[in-house]
Amino acid sequence: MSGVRSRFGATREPPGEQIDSGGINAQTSRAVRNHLRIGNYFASYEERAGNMSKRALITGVTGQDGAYLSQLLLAQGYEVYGSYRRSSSPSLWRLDALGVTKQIKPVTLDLLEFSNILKVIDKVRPHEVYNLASQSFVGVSFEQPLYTADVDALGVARLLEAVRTVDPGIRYYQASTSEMFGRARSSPQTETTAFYPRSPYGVAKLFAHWTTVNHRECYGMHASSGILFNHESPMRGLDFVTRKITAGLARIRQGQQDVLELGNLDAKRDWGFAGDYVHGMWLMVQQERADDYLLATGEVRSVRDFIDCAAQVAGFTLNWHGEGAGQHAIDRVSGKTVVRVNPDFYRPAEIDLLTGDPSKAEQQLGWKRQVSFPRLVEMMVEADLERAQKGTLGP
Ligand code: NDP
Ligand code: GDR
Repeated sequence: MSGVRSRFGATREPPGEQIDSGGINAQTSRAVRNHLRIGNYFASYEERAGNMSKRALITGVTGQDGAYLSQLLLAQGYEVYGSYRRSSSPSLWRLDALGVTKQIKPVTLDLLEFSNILKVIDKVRPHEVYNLASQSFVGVSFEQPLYTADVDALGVARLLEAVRTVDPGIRYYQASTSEMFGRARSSPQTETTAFYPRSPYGVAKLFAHWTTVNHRECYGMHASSGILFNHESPMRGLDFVTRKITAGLARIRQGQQDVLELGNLDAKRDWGFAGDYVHGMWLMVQQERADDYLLATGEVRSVRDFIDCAAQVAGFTLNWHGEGAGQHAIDRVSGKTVVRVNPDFYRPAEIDLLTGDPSKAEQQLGWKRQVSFPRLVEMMVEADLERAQKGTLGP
């Protein structure tokens, strides 16, 4: 049964004792927030009062982007409803870390359940819906292709149909992905590059993208699809390669882990900062006409480049040895192996290189990313070093 409750508080663990997949507790969150001044990222928006009467619903509010988008919309004066999946203890560490938990109005919503979605949309009557909810881990989608399709493809059709049924005038944002380009035919990718997804996740997201476009073109809905390239932050989940690297190096520094094992180190991605990307989402929804926009940095780096940059911030000097599955990195000071390849982390189908050209978003939305790659890596490593020092990073 869906329901709007006054605050998340009823289901939260006591402050300082909640340890979850993010591996930090509320006390650490405050320290990290102060340290990185994450709480101030959208401070310049606080003066804008034009959105005071707007109501937004964010699905997947407990995820990385949901937390940053909540912070942005609250700073703009929105009334923010955040949807999360019913569970005995929802994962609130990101919302706590960004200091927004108590300002968000929680609603329970699962993309697998149409009647639940319909009731939530009818009850909240949002002006804007940001659909960020998904099974977002590409690696898992190879193991759970049907579940991934149900949530990431059909779930979006359910949500769009619920919006259309309740009020087709509601503005809609769909979290689409560079994974739709997959084995891309040209580089850098643009909004018109042909799609060739290489994972069940990419295939499901492509269905969702075209369903969004179709609802715009068939039913006249204000539905935009943001084709976003990888964006990271200290709030990133621990399974994704960037956070796995920064958390792993921080644990090794603290003697809590021996070695960091990874899959394909040669994969190249276009990594930006999540805070910049949620700003782009909001800009898309504010346009007079809905459309599709790509957000990226246009810079390419390999997983190995990311490791080198992160290792430097963490105080290691790595020397690389070997080829392919035999690649490993030894710290020059300690003489210990810090990173090695474990083929168990290879994927059945890999995407070698993705990089995007964000010109359309820059010209039409005025979007510009603010955080550079070195600063992003520094932010993430510093946050994880602090968590590891306090013993709150988890195993
Ligand atoms: P996260 O994995 O951090 O967050 C996903 C959110 O979806 C979580 O809140 C999760 O809830 C929720 N969710 C999962 N399954 C369901 C379901 N069945 N019903 C309702 N909610 C569900 O992802 P990000 O914040 O990184 O990404 C946000 C969106 O953007 C996702 O759709 C992702 O696919 C897409 N995207 C992300 C990119 C990136 O680089 N971060 C790039 C391009 C697209 P719970 O806490 O219960 O698990
Ligand atoms: P991605 O991100 O698949 O691009 O999806 P992820 O960080 O999982 O992988 C990036 C690249 O790193 C390689 N890799 C590893 N990846 C993980 N997770 N773990 C490892 O040990 C490892 N070793 C090497 C991967 O093979 C891959 O090439 C993310 C998600 O946020 C999606 O939801 C989003 O749509 C896309 O970014 C854009």
